[in-house]
Amino acid sequence: MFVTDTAEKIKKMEIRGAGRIARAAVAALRDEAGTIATTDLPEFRNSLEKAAATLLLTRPTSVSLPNAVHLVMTSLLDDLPSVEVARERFFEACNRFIKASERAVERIGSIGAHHIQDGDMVMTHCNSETALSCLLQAHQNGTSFEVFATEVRPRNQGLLTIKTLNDAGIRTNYIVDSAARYFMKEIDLVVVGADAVSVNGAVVNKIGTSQIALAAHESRTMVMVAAETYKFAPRTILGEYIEIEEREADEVLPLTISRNLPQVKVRNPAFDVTPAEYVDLIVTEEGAIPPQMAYIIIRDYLGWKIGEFGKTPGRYGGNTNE
Ligand code: RI2
Repeated sequence: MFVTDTAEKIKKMEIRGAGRIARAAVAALRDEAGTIATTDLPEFRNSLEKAAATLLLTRPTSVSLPNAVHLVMTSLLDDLPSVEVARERFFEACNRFIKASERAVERIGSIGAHHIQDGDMVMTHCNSETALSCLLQAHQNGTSFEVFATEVRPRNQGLLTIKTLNDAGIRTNYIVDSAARYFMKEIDLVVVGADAVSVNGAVVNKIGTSQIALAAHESRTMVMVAAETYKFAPRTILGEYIEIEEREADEVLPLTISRNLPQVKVRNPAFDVTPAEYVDLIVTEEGAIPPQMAYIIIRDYLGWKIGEFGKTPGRYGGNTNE
């Protein structure tokens, strides 16, 4: 029940943002584990695997989701003496992940804040708690800067962003997505979050991010991505692609209009891919890295090495090549 409920909320984007999605999924799995009435360990593990599979289907692009599930599922070792011990270990692993995720957002904020300087004009896109953590901490450090925040069609997550910035007392300009290049000449730094980072340093984030990064590249504006280590996609080591979620057409155009336009097909990809060469820095909780160092994060902090993939085909991770 916990899992179906959370999966539904993630799908409808009542719970959204890659980090929040991961924490909500892990919390739902933990609560679900509390309700599984069996004394048989394989059955217990099986029920959790099934629950995890439901969660993994909700937002295919958010690699934080399979990575978080993978991290907590590995606590269910084969040699545990009983379901009760397994449940206890699982609870601990879930709570550990949730705390670590919250700490990561804070840590990224304090590292990222050092890259924002007095007088900077900073552009952000969508509503990333991790990118916002950098802005909020820079503001708390006394750095004086101004923000350009985009609207983020079709779901208007920009509204959430400008509310947070406004409440913190940060001067903010609110612009339509298509005005990003127009204002880029005034911008010193672009700060965005990520839904996934590929082994080659390509960043998957809210649709429109790659256009902004391209405009930034053209005007020699620095692009900083704020991403926890669990957003790096292990299976991209194999050259697989990260699936880009395409959402319902009526998010873009109401059915009342589109049904009268039989020749028109509305397309609604939720994310796009920014190549590594348009990204200057990825700030993780373990430190800031150039995008080309993404493999080190996957190897050292997620524990995935070349050769290990055959063991869990297709279950955890995503992919992209750009
Ligand atoms: P944090 C969001 O996706 C945006 O693309 C945002 O940049 C990204 O998740 C990361 O967010 P959506 O859920 O984890 O709005 O940094 O589709 O909060």
